[in-house]
Amino acid sequence: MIASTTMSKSEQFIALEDQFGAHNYHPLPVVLERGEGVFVFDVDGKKYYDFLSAYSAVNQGHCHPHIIGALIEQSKKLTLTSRAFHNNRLGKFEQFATSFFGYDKLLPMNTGAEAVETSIKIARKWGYEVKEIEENSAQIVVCENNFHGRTTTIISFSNDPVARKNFGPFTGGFLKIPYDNADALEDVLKSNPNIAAFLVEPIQGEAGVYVPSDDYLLKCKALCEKYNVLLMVDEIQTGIGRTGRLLASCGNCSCAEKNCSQTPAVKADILILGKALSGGVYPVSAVLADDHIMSVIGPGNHGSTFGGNPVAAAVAIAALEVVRDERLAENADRLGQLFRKKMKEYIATSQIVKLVRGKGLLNAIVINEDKSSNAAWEICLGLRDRGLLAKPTHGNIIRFAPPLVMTEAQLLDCLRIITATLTDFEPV
Ligand code: IF1
Repeated sequence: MIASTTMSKSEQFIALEDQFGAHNYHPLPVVLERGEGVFVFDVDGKKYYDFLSAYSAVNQGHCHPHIIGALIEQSKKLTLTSRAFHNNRLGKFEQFATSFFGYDKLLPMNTGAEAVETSIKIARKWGYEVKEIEENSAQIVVCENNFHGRTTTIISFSNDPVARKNFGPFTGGFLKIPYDNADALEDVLKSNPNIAAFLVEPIQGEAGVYVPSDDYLLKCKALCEKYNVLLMVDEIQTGIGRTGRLLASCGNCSCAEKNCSQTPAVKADILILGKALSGGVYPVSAVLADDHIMSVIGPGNHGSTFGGNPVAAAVAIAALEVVRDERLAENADRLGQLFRKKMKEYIATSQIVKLVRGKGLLNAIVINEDKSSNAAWEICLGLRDRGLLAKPTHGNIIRFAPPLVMTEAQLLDCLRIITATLTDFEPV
């Protein structure tokens, strides 16, 4: 700690990060030390509703006992073997998760970006070895305003200047089209024989929770089949119950009626998972595909030191069991509808909130200020003071994404906090 008689505990922790840490984030000024379910607690013991869920990694709630139990139990036995040897957890995880999501094979990684990079490599290799695309000519179609991570290849196809500036030279082989525009996808597919895959988010989270037309993914799937192109769906933020379905690409299939291992309404050729795959307890990501695609990967083609380690495997099984057994997707669906209904009632008389949008418990409000205004930031500071943590994205948009274990009573309490705070910013 930086010894100080004038700084508060929080200020001292913040000063440490400022002095010794890279400044690659601009966090809200709050220092957290404990999490439990939908709540987090700062170093002074103040309690907050967590309305960010670590960007949808903590869908199961902070420190869920079932997941923590799996972490502790496995950590005492065997944490890492590398894939040079087998271990008694990986195969069980692969069997559980492939059955859970309806695929033949799973390739385990750690972070979301690693899983996206893995899917790009699989798609390219499939393009050359199955679709017989001319060597080193494979193209992958992506959407404008995408977010798929922060590696050099991934930012190569980003259009966020802050994420890209001075990180070149960039990786080639990517074509950008407008989001939620199936005609634009068909235009690029029908005119280019070298396209291996189309990489898309079912909802563009970082861009500001943009929900596409209901039939967008269905149309994309049909076009990818028509032109022999792999559909790669990045469910790192939208998956694992967040949008009211096990996967956002599950469409209108409701987990309430069916076992959650039902094939999604739109089955991606390559499914990309991360974040809540571990309940926010441990970095676990995965790429799932059927045999005719995953078979292009052989020994030595890809890997990682920690990918598929026993702790990740044990934690991920526990995390998925919680989603299934506590019916988190159904809860997110029900509470998400309540959240948007109540917010729309507020917006009807608001002069500062333009709209609310989202699916399940991945929602956002748009403040009718320009992106350079700091109104959204000030509102988040006000929310913090009233005991709720959220953070703006892209200036005037505030994302609201609580853990999926929230109760209706807690959500109503949060809506009270949100509307009371917004009211403070309404012109008198
Ligand atoms: C940050 C937000 C950003 C993701 C999707 C892949 C990844 C992410 C759809 C990469 C990660 C995180 C990263 C974090 C903030 C958060 C985020 F959209 F969720 F808000 F950045 F856009 N695909 N999203 O959302 O996964 O490598 O991080 O495990 O980088 O600031 P990762």
